[in-house]
Amino acid sequence: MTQPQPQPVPHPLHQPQFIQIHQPDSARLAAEAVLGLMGRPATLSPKFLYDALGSRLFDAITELDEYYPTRSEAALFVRHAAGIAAALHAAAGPAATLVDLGAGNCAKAARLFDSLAPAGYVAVDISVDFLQQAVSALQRQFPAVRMTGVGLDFSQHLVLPAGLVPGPAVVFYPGSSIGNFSPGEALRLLRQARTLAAGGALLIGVDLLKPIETLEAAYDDALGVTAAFNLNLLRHLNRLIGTDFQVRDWRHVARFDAAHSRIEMHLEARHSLTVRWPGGERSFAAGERVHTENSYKWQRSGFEALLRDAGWRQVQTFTDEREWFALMVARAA
Ligand code: AVI
Repeated sequence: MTQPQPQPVPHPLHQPQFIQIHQPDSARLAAEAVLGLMGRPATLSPKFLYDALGSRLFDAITELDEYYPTRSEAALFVRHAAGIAAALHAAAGPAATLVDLGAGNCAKAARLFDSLAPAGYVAVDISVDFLQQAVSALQRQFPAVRMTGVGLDFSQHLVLPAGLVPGPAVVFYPGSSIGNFSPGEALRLLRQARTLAAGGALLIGVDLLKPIETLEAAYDDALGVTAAFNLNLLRHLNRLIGTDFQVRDWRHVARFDAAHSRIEMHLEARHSLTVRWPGGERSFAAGERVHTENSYKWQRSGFEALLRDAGWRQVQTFTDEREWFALMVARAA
């Protein structure tokens, strides 16, 4: 008599779920933009850089010769693949949930699937619409992984609905986007990420301090793509609040501020002018600026200390010979 053979247990095949937690509220955004314009100096959140064209211009920036962060980070993922996977397994255990902050097209997280083999994947971005296609495509590639796309502006508050992350998580925050937060804001976000990780791990990309010429060229490239990215914010505001900005009246400025260790992006009025919108106006003198973005450049030891302040332990840093960029893995205490 032949013995019955054990049958392989089939994996359940999942469908992705999508949740919009934070509905981008255009009235609130408009009020925030007007408040920023009336400030002295005028200051606008970098989120206004990212309308549909702004997002495409940012993608183009990542391909520029001068913009080293994207290439540097990609090279580190290749060079340290085994070390990073081992550090994450040791910190979070196998089959954790991968939480991808600012997931966009999910391409960076997708490259981790083979080594990490996550049980679940939660892609977070400001609008769930950005995630539909990419998460659905990834789900077809990895049908056994439970996937959720979450629309949330986590720059304000990083908390996910109960049950979405059932156990330890690997919180993944690549691209040196943490550099667009002030050190105080970064500390708050890293603390919230530690709570979210629930005993798991963090994998984060951090841009490091380097020669000023290299930094300034990365944010003021020869082709003028970063200038277009910055100036496009004015077109975005024209649509959002009905301002009458003329792009040609403004020029892009990107300077390294050593006192704050950050690249600052500004838009500078080429001559004196008045900007009007329904219900308000603001005059600018020639040379007066609107501050649109900060991009902090960290010392390796400074960011490691920030992680420890935020409650992360056993920080491991993977970097290049010049220490231009770092991928850091840490364990939630
Ligand atoms: C998204 N973030 C990490 C970019 C940076 O380098 O700070 C945004 C950017 N601004 C100008 N160029 C790129």
